[in-house]
This record gives sequence, C-alpha cells and structure tokens, in this order.
Amino acid sequence: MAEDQTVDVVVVGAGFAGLYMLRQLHRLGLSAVVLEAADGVGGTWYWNRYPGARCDSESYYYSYSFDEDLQQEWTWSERYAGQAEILRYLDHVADRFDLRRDIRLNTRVTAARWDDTAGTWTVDTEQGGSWSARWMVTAVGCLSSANVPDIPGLDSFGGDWYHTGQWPHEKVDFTGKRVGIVGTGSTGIQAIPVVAAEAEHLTVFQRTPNYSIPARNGPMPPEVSDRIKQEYADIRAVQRASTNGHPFLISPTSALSVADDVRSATYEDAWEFGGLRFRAAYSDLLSDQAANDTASDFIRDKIREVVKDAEVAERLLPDDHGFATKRPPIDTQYFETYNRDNVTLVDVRSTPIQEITATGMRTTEQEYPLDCIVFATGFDALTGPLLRMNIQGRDGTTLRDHWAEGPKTYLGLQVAGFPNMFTITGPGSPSVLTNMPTCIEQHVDWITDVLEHARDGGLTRIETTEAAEREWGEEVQRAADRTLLPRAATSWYLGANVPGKPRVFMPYAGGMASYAGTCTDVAKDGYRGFVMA
Ligand code: NA7
Repeated sequence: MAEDQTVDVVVVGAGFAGLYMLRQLHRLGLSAVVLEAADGVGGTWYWNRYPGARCDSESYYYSYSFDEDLQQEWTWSERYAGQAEILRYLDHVADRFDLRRDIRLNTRVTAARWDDTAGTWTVDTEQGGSWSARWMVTAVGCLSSANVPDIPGLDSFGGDWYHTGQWPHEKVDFTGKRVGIVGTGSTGIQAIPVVAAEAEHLTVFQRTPNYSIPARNGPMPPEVSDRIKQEYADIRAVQRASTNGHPFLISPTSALSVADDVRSATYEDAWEFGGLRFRAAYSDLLSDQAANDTASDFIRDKIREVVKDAEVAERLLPDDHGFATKRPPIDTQYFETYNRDNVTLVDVRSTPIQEITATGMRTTEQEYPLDCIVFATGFDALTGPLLRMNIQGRDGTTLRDHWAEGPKTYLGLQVAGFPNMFTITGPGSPSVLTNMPTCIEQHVDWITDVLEHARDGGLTRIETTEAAEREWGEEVQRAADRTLLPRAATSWYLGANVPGKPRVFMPYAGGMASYAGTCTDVAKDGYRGFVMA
C-alpha cells in the first residue's frame, strides 16, 4: 500500500552508505526512512551479480569500522570478497543494527521537490506514496545508473542480453553458448575469464585496451584473519590517514629517483603481491608522466609475456592513457584468458560496432554470431543516479539544469539552491578514487554531526552558497590538474563514457585524508560555506 508519511530524514538508497546513515540517525533519535528501489539491501552488491563480481579492495578493509564488535565477529573467507559474501555482510549489518524496520524496499524514488515555505522535501515514489521530511540524504551510489550503449538493432536481437550492473538473480548459464562481452573496464576484466571458462565461445569487443594487475585472490588464512582483528585499530587509522582510504600509504620515493633494476624489482614485487597496492609503489605514478611511463611500460611487458599470440597481445596493449589514470582494474587470469582457443578479441576502435542483428554483432569488418550479449559498459557515474531522481530545488530549479555544464557541489556534500539535501559520495568528493566504505563513513559521520548541530541548535535550514560551491569546484579542478587523471580522455571520471555528458573531472583528487581534514575544518569554522537558520 502506498504510504504518505512525514519523517525527519528521508534517505535514498540502502547500500553501504544508506545503512550506515540510518544507523547514525537512530543514534541521533531522528525519525527516518530509507527508500530503496531493490527488493533487498546492498546497493551495488545487490545489483552487480555478474560472473566474477568481486571487490577490488581487500575484504578486511572493505568493511565498516564504526562498530568494534562487528569487526570482531565477522570473518571474511577470501582476500577479496565476492559479491555474494559482501551482500551477506550487508544483510547481517541490517539485522544486527535493527535497521530493517525503517527501510522500505521495492520503493523507487521518482521525484523530490523542495518546498521553501514549509522547509521540507517531498519525495515521491514509483508506488505512488510520498514522504515529507525536513532533511534528505542521498545514498544512491556513484556507479548505479547502468550505461547501456545505444547500438542500433539491440531490440531485434534474438538472444538474451544483460548489463552487468542489472544482472538477473537466477544463475545465467552460458554453457554451450556463443557469448559476446562489450567492455574491458574493471567489470569486463572480472567477468571475461569466468564466462570464457563456461561458454562455448567468447568474443570480447574491446574499445580501449586496459592495464590490469593480478589480484592474487585466495582463501583468507585463519591466522591472518586473527591478526587483522587484533590490529584493526591501527589498520583503520592508516586508512583514514591515507590518500585512497586503503590501509597502506603511497611510497614517498619517486619512480625516477631509483636505478632501473631497483625499480623493476619493486614493480616485480608489487606484481607478485597483487592488487591495487601496485599503484602505491612510487610517489609520482599519478603526477609525473615519465614516472607513470615506467609503470605503464612494465605492465605492457607483462601483457606481452603472458599473451602467447603476439598480434592479440599487441591489441591488448594500452596506448591512449597511463596506468591508473583511469580506474585500474585488478584481475584473476584476465590476460591469460586470451590464450584460450574459445576466446576471440575484437578491436572495435579500429573496426567499430555498427549494429546488432537478430543473430549477432556486426562491426565494420564482419558479423559475429552470438547467442548472448553482455554489456560490461559501465555506468553514468556520479551524476547519473542523482539526476534520474528528478530533484527540484528552490524556485523550481532542477538539479539537471543546475548541473547542465557539469556537477557543482560544495565538498561533494551539498548543492547550492537545494537546501537541506546532503549527497553521500557526491561528485566533488573523493569517493570513487577511494576505498568506498572509508569515504562513506567519513561522509556519514560529517552529515551526522551537522544534523546533531542543527537538532541541538534548533536549526531548520542548512544550505551551501554559490560562492562556496564555485570555490570548491575550482579546488576540485586544481587537485585534478596536479595529477595525470584528466589526461585519460576515455575515463568515466570525466564523464567521457556517456555520449553527450559534460566533460568535467568529477571526483576530488586531492586525497581522502586532506579532504576529510577540510571537512573537519569547515565544521570547526562554524560550518564555513553553509548558511544555517
Ligand atoms: P567502465 O570502467 O566504465 O568500463 C566500461 C567499458 O565498456 C570500457 O572498456 C568502455 O570502453 C566500454 N564501452 C562503453 N561503451 C561502449 C560502447 N558503446 N562500445 C564499446 N565499448 C564500450 O565500467 P566498469 O563497469 O567496468 O567499471 C566501473 C567501475 O565499477 C569500476 O571502475 C570500479 O570502480 C567498479 P572505453 O574505455 O569507454 O573506450
């Protein structure tokens, strides 16, 4: 039955962010509801059930730190947790902290309007009910709006097609099937080896070749798990003090300051250790092109070593961007998969996809017969999930209009003209450049503090100013320009993967710790950049 109700806070989304936000609102004693489109909690980990779906952060730190008992009682089974295990964890959190009573599942938000006279948000749902609240917090994730490419003929395809971010709940069986995967980002790189092992034939349609580092996943030995649990306080402290929210710091040494053999040995060790730590091997991999070239060349050599067919290896060599200037994937047997007889690599940059036919995919070169197509084509990142909620601020200004030239926020947390709305991991925050739960906890804690401040001070309105928003936008740009990241022309950080999306570097690249320090200073400074009443 559709509900019309009033609460203090409406939270949209029941993933990592929404669950923790609700926990904190309970602590504050505010009435709250979490509206969630899916029929379960988990957000990203509810939707992304594609073969091989696994977190690229290691399990022991891709987790909440807010509750010591939770840290101690939960034991991860692998170095990197798979989708199902993370979903079990989030379900456990929802139960353990008695969150479900305030979560409405199967409730997609279709619109949200600010009423300036009443000082409230009205949030409409697809089911027809609406919620009224003084505060609205979006916890909609950064990578939740699927980007399905507009390829002519998709409707006429006679087989099944899927987007990895909207995967069916029942197992998709590729046995005996000719499968095509479009996309070689983090998702495609995880899915390709798993699908290749099952399908009769896999054709990979690659537009931009990518770097990838072996994950070196494996079972979590009990003694490692025990040691981590004893050291959690220190581990979390490093995460919070780090650039990317991981429990390791970036080396202070320049890649260009050491002899070639020393550097090669460092890279070799990092390659063997596996995972995202490779990026932390030297201080300047993301800020100096020559330093970055050393890492990029090392990985290109590895690809040549692993892939037996020299021509295929050549096609797999990244050539348009430096290592980790786009989100760096990590993998299990990705490049090795191209040594299988049942895998074909098609370069759709030189022979673009023209259409999907009833029986396959046609490029400018030929038609590839397919029974199934998997789009691992990513997301309308950061802005997409917010824009599709049809948010209307003061004077009827829509978020879509306000962001027509690209997203504008103050600290990634608020938007001028949209009072009392807080955006967890919004554009302009470091979110997607970090280990997400670390960033989410920092955001939620900051929002909790400001709501507590409002509650205690009898404040009913909090809104950032256009000046604060402009200055933060300039700071986001300056931080990006200190890195090589904006140079990766096909990066979703820039919105480049979605046709027509403004090309603006969206995340804050100045580092998690320095960002968190700024947020703390802003609060200490009487919430500088916010108008409160
Ligand atoms: P990504 O990283 O955006 O990767 C999408 C891939 O799909 C990438 O290789 C794209 O090529 C390719 N793509 C997108 N559209 C097309 C079309 N129209 N034709 C051919 N190829 C296309 O998404 P993921 O899901 O892999 O990863 C998203 C994040 O999830 C990841 O960074 C982690 O944070 C977790 P392109 O590079 O644009 O040329």
